[in-house]
Amino acid sequence: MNDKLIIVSTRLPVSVSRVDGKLRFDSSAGGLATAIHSLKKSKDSVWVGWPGIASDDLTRSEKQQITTELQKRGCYPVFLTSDQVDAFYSGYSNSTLWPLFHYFPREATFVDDYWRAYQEVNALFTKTVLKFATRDSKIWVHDYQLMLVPRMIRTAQKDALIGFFLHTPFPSFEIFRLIPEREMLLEGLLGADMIGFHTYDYVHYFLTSIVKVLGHENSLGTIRIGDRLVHTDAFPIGIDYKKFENESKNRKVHAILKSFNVLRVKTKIILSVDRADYTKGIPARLDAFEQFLERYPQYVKKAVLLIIAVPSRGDVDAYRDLRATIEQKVSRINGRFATIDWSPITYRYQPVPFEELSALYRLADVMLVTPLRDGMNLVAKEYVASRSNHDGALVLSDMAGAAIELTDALLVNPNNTTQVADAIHDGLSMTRSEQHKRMKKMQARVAEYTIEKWAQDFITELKATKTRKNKTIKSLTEDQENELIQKYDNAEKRLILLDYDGTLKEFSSSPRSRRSEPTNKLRKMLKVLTQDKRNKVVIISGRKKNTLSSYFKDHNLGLIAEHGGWMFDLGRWISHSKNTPDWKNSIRPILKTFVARTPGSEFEEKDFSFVWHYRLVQPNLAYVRKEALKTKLKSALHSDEIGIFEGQKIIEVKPKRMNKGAAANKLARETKWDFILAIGDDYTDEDMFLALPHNAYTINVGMQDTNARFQLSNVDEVLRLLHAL
Ligand code: GDG
Repeated sequence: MNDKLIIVSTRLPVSVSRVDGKLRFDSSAGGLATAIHSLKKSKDSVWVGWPGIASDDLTRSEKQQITTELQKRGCYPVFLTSDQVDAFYSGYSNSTLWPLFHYFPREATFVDDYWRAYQEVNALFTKTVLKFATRDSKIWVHDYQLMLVPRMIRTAQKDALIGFFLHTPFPSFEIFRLIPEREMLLEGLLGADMIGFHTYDYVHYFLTSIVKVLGHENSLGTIRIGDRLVHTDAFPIGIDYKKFENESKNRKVHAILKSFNVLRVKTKIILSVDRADYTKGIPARLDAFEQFLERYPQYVKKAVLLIIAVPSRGDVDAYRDLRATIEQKVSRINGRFATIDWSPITYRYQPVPFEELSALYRLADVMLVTPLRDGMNLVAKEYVASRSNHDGALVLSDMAGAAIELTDALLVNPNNTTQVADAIHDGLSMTRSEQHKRMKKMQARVAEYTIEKWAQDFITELKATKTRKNKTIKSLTEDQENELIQKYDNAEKRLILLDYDGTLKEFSSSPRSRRSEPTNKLRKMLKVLTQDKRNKVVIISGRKKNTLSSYFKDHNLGLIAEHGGWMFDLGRWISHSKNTPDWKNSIRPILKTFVARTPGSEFEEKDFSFVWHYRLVQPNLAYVRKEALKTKLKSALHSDEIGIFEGQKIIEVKPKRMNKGAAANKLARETKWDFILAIGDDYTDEDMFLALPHNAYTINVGMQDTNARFQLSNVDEVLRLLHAL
């Protein structure tokens, strides 16, 4: 099998730049690159992304050179013009989505051109992916810059296997709803088969936005979109543990450590390493350090803070402002506390080589990781992995995804300056044995779930969605359909039970809508079926008896209304159920109030039940009202015999014993049938499937978990089958 893996991310693991007029290729040995490398069992894998240089600066032959060079390294370029980089990357990605996903709505800008560029570039990425995608490819799209890609690929290739992973937090609904293009972004993601996040909180926030913005509910994290299932789960990213652990053997690292040790004799080292990003909380960290020096003056001249701030996204205003703020604070604190022979803060606004970073991790007595928000934060994990002596203390913000795994760190709220100041002190004064105990526990976790495991885990789960699809979806195969038709042909006594809405007819906006009426084609088909003397065809529905009568008055059909409450037999409607209006009197006012308060909702009273329809209600409101209604109904119903049921965009209150199961059972026992077929789509049809004999052909319409033996995707497929009969 051609098991090709296509990785799609904005940046490639190779970055192209121009130095002295010549193209230069630098590999970044980032964690993701290492992880993906471990997945690349076949040479057939490819990594699609932007090479980091604007295409307006490149000649045609240079582009060719880049493509050739990248292909040697398993990559393929998506070329972007400088305008596209500005509007798509610095613009929509980093000035709209990034601040909102990190709870900085005041930093977010909304510009139409940014959104246009975002769509355009997502389409460009998709086009490049499609060059490589075959039927058996696994496509793995990364991060917030490419949220539209899954759907775009799906549109072009219906059966593609697509995974998406978000490296940032997914914000709570109250933030997500601020995005003008929120619907399109979510729809874009739902093109994937598997959507991964760092933590369960993010999964939960995502699912909440899905139901509130698009109205799609989920079952244990799985969302049903038409005839597809979209899975969501948490996959906390790890690091290349061995790489950091083994650095202790690196001679370069030793040399750096040695030079530092001169300084270390007298001073404790507190380390801070991040991209210079406002989400990382560097100014607040400086305030906390200042307070630490105020509260614990014994550390003046005895401790230093080393700040490594790696320049990032310099063409976005907020980042330029941040640099100025950091530098003012550093200089103020140094000015306030420095002596001739000591300065409290050493500040570097530049990246450091990997060996030096490793040496610093080994050197630091306290690692200060206090982002205001962070999807995961790898620096915290890298520090843990580097402490081969099991000492040192990690002060970690509880706003970082990593806090969920590293519970033995000194966890702090980064906005609580005093708490952070105290935590620095606690870390410095912690006993060795306490440090060892905590560090070993954290090391065990980080060593266990490495970046390789993370990537393999994601891909395994992604592949499993395909198998799960085949398992949960019991699609009626061609052979099974032929067998069904043959059994039907050979049978003398046939019982055919058909649900109506969602089975023979697509749902319409309202139960009263004229569009709910059967089409002429459907009527004709039912007529042909009933004309055959060997058939007993029964429409078994939750609808009112008068509605069914008006829909099928001239037909020789059996009719069951209100899930079995009424049966049309020998030319008249009969009921074996007693109508007990008491409970209805107490429930009616509640439903009326909910209809009044919920624009778009409708309330239907039947002889034996009530239905609250919310198909037309704005999803966000529907979600809130539905939950509130269920709670209210539960407390108002005093009888165990009456149940509250959730169906396709409805809440129904009805006697529990009145269900299609009882009605179907009665019909099945009427005579000795040679062939039974039952088709339905909703929760009420499940009772019918369970009540029928094992050899009955039971068919669910849709993709949900079902007790039926087989499944068809939609109404058209049902009509096609009936036509074949
Ligand atoms: C995003 C999410 C999530 C930093 N300075 C230097 C340097 N680094 C390396 C670190 C680390 C990486 O950069 C930073 O990773 P983080 O996870 O801390 O932060 P983001 O860049 O914001 O990453 C984040 C991550 O994606 C993965 O999903 O954890 O939440 O925001 O590996 O070591 N490396 C070198 N010199 C430096 O000066 N060599």
